[in-house]
Parts: sequence; C-alpha cells; structure tokens
Amino acid sequence: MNIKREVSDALSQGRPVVALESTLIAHGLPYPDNVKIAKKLESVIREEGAIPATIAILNGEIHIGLGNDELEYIAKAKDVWKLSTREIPICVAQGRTGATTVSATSYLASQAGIKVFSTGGLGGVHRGVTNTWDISRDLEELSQTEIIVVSSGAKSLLDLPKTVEYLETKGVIILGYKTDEFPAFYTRKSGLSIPRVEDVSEIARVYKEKKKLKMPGGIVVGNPVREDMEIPEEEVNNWINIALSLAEKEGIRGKQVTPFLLDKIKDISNGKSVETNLSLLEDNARLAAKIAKEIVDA
Ligand code: PSU
Ligand code: MN
Repeated sequence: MNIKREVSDALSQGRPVVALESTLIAHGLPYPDNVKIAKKLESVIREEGAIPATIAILNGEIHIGLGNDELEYIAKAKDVWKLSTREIPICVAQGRTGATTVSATSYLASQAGIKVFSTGGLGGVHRGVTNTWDISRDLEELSQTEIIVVSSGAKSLLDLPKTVEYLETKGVIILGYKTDEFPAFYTRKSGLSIPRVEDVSEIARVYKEKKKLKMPGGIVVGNPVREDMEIPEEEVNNWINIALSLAEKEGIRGKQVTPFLLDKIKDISNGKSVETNLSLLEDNARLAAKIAKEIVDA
C-alpha cells in the first residue's frame, strides 16, 4: 500500500483523516465536474482540520491519498475498472487502474487505519432484485468492516425499503444526522425511520459504545441534502423512471447499472442532478471531518 506521506504522518500522530472514494470521480460524475469536486472535497476536509485520503488503485498500486495529478488522471482516464472489494487483488496483480466503490474504499481505508469515510450515496438493493439478485457489495462490506461512512443515504433508483431492511439484517448501524428518516439522496425524506442523532459528539458516543461491545461492522451516518438544494420527489421519480426504462431497453446489467443510471439522470435533468450531487458531497465531507476530529482519540 502506498500511503501518502501526510496521511501516514496524520495517522501515526493520531490526527483526523477522512477517506474519499474514487468511483464517484471516475464513474459517477462527468469530467471536468469530477476533478473540480474531488479537489473541492479535499480542501473542505482540510478547512475543517482533517487530512483527506482519496483512495484508488493506479497501475497496480493501492494509493491511500492522491496528489492533484493523480486525481486528474483517475478523473480523465478512460478504462478505469470499477472495483468492489473482491476485485482489489485482481487489479493489483494485473497492474491495472481501478476506482474504488464504497465497499472497496471502506475495506482499504480500514486496513490503513482510517476510521471515517465520506461519500455521496451508498449502493444498495436494486429494484427488480428478485429477478437480478443485484445487491451492492457495499451493504455486505459494511457488515464486516469497521468504518464510519457519511452519505446522503441512497438514491431512490434503488429499492430503498429493501436496502434499509438488508442493513438491519446485517447488523449495520444507521444514524440519521438531525433527521428521523433514511435520506434519499436528492430528497431529504424516504419515509423509512432510522435513529436520530443531533450532533457529532453523539455519533462519537455510539462509535465508542459499539467498540466497547466488540461489535463488528460499520456505522452509516445519513446526512440529508440541504433544504435549498433538495429536488422535488415527483421530479426525481420522473428522471429515475425514464433512466430505468432506458436501462431495461438496453439490457444493462451488473456493474454497469449504477453508472448507466447516473449518466442518464444527468442528461435527463439537464445537469440539475449534478448540482445537488456536488452540494451534498461537500456537506458530507465537512461532517465527516468533524466526526473524524471528534473520535480521534477513541
Ligand atoms: N450511488 C451514487 N453515486 C455513486 C455510486 C452510488 O449516488 O457514484 C457508486 C459508489 O461508488 C457505490 C457504487 O459504492 O456506485 C455502487 O455500485 P453497485 O451498485 O454496482 O454496487
Ligand atoms: Mn451490483
């Protein structure tokens, strides 16, 4: 593992570090918005007094922390592998370049000793799961890997009730940051109840209790999009229904499903989806940095 110097220094000196994923850069957002946001997220984390560590595999080498040139590279490169946890050893062995999803980022961050990870939306149980069996590795990984993941929940292009049920089955703790509902990414509410916390010290207390009890797995912190950036539910549903029917028509399966839908939603919404995406990513990075500071000595 190539851990960037400032990240390894911070970790060994017990200073706060926040991991960031690279799939949302390589496969989740269009160029050049993706590099812009990747850099912005890093600077937001620094502003809050933590060290950012974007994770990716470059030419077979695992990188924990990327420089600006490397961020630029992963944002522009064409044949970047979308990695869930199981592909990490293959990507390394074959000397390939890959972007880490929530599952792979959680695994590598935890291996490196990083406790907090910030992202946009989690993968989950896909609609039509009874035919496709498509359930993101993200959910299973979070049941095994010790990491606090800050996200704005998951997009309603997934089956959100089943996603929340699955997390319960797997014993993954979910906390709503100043909310009683699992956030639905573009919208603040999903109708799915989760336990509420009011501040980062409460999140830190839950983390410590879980640790004392030796419970395995992660903690999902759901941070809803800010009200002025929220998109009306009917509008989101409309985008998603069009995107899903295009995916169906084109026979999109497996790993391609999520990037395909995100790309279509971007086009259908005339870029409005991307604006909201950028806003919540920034807010999540800020909250993750605050949590990392709070639990640094836990
Ligand atoms: N959801 C989003 N944006 C994303 C992703 C999910 O709103 O960029 C990415 C994340 O990296 C997530 C992955 O871990 O997609 C899930 O992919 P899959 O559904 O193939 O497991
Ligand atoms: Mn899948």
